[in-house]
Amino acid sequence: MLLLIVVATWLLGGTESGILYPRASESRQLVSLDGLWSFALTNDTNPFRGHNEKWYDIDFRASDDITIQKMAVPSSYNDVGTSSDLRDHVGPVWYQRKFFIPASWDGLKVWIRFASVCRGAEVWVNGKLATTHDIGHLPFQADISTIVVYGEENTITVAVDNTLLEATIPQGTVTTLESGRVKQTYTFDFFNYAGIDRPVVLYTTPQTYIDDVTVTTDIDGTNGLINYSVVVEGSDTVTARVTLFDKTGTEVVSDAVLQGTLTVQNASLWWPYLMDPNPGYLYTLQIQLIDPSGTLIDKYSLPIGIRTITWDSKSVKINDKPIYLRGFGRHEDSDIRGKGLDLPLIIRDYNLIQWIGANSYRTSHYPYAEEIMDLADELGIMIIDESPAVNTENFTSELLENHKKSLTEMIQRDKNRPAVIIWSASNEPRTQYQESEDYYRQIVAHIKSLDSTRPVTVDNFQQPDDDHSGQFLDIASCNVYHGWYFEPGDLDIVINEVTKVARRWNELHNIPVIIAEYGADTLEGYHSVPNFMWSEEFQEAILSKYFQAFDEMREEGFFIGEMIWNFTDFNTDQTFMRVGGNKKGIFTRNRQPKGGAHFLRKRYWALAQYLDNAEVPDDLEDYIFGSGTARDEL
Ligand code: GCB
Repeated sequence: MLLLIVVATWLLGGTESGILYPRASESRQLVSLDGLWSFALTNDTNPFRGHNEKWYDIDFRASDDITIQKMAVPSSYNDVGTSSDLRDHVGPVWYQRKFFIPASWDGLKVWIRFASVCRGAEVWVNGKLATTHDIGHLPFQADISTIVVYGEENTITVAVDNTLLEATIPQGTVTTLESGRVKQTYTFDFFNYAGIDRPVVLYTTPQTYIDDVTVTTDIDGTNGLINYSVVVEGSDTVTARVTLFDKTGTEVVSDAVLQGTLTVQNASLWWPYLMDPNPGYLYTLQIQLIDPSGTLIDKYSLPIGIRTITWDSKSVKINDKPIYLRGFGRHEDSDIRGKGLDLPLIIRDYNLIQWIGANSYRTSHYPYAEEIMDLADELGIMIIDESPAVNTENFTSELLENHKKSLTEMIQRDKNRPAVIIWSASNEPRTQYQESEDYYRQIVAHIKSLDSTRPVTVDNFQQPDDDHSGQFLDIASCNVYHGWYFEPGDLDIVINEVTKVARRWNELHNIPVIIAEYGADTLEGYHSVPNFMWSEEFQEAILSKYFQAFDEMREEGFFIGEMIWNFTDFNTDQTFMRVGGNKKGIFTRNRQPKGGAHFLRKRYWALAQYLDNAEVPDDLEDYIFGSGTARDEL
């Protein structure tokens, strides 16, 4: 039986230090380590071979004993090969590459930063353990200044372990089959992609450096208020110059303290997409550290948006205006790459999000890449940011600690993002069990202790009266599959059942409600009249029932958003439930629309027009206004 222990030394990695996105500046250099790395599998029946033979001390290219292949970074490793040994491997895999450190970096701090390794990672530089990390989808870094050699080639070796156990985030179970093969199972409904799936960089800072920046914003009349605080490591005699620039690069206001408030006259506010003609307005907050002689020591710039979030028992408001979420649950998922960051793909995804008139999505079921989040900030797409704790069950104290750690790291990474408007602590935890009550009391208190400026939700599928987490939440998010998993094919029950569940969440806890998942598997190109489950016609028919339920509840005033499951088809583990993955996408895995996408597009734009006065694209005008007003279409 495997017991893969990644020693949780937490040499760095989020709990106390900052994890700023790496950016080059006059004082910081940045080198990408993305590319083709050497890669080696251990055998499933001898998963610790690499550790036992100290592969971190061996040059893979020079070894006759280690079978190596090439592996792309960033990418999941599972789907790039041709054998199930690679796709279904359980346990550590090994990555290695060389990198050069210029002699001129001697005397600086040299950092290695991984934007995400799924899941456990051990990193050695020149044979010395540099850091470990145990949660996927979140960045970690280490100061490697004392273990690199300057003016020479260095070697980095990374062991990546995808094993999911009882107290890992997320959870899973491993069993050893009679054949000796180790098998991983898990209850969540997406493929457990693994590998170095986001960028790896080396960067430098001076010995005295900006370790962290925290920004919150407020509005006073037409003025924007930016409360900031800067954490400096390495010296307590430096002073700061903090300058705010607008979009054109013009200086707006500045100050000379590490912690303070900047007042922006006639501020341009950050607005969500389609709520304002100029959504996603970002300023740049530039921080310079100056030593007592007036010399620039370190410089870091952060994009920030000025906006407020407020909430009560019926609504969530941005800049005092109620929002209505029109969005998706999503996945980081595509063929060959798995969860590997792919820039053309993320641009395509945002183009589709804008085309369909959505204004939001949930990062189901884990935090998404920083590049994806950057675009949400810039385009004004509102995000429910979800921790990687999916299908949380067996509420042990060890799990609680790991879950809290994942939240700490997620909030540390995303706290300054204007697009993040809600924290989601888990997807579909087993909150029907009594022991989940104290667990979620502590989880929500933990989130609030780190950030009290955003509301907190848990994405639930329990019946509201069976759940033990709702009393701690600011917003109820629920997943409903009436007409699909419940009473399959029966569309007549949908409106009644969906409104019953959502109203009960609101009644029980006096909080606003979002339907965070609903939908139907749909096989592209399968048509049937009358409609039949899995056909494109059925997808449209079931959506129209849900839309009617949503409109009824929206009128009642407590219902604040609808997020269809899912943006695209995505891969899952092998099961008799799925043919080539989950097909509830409104778009195919290849990012082309199914019939339902055109249908949803009319609704989302009609809502945008009706609720936010957005201007509808020309090619939709006939549909939305042809038979009357936009209101008639809702
Ligand atoms: C859910 C889960 C999601 C699944 C979806 C489905 O409730 O949150 O991860 O993919 O249902 O399609 O079954």
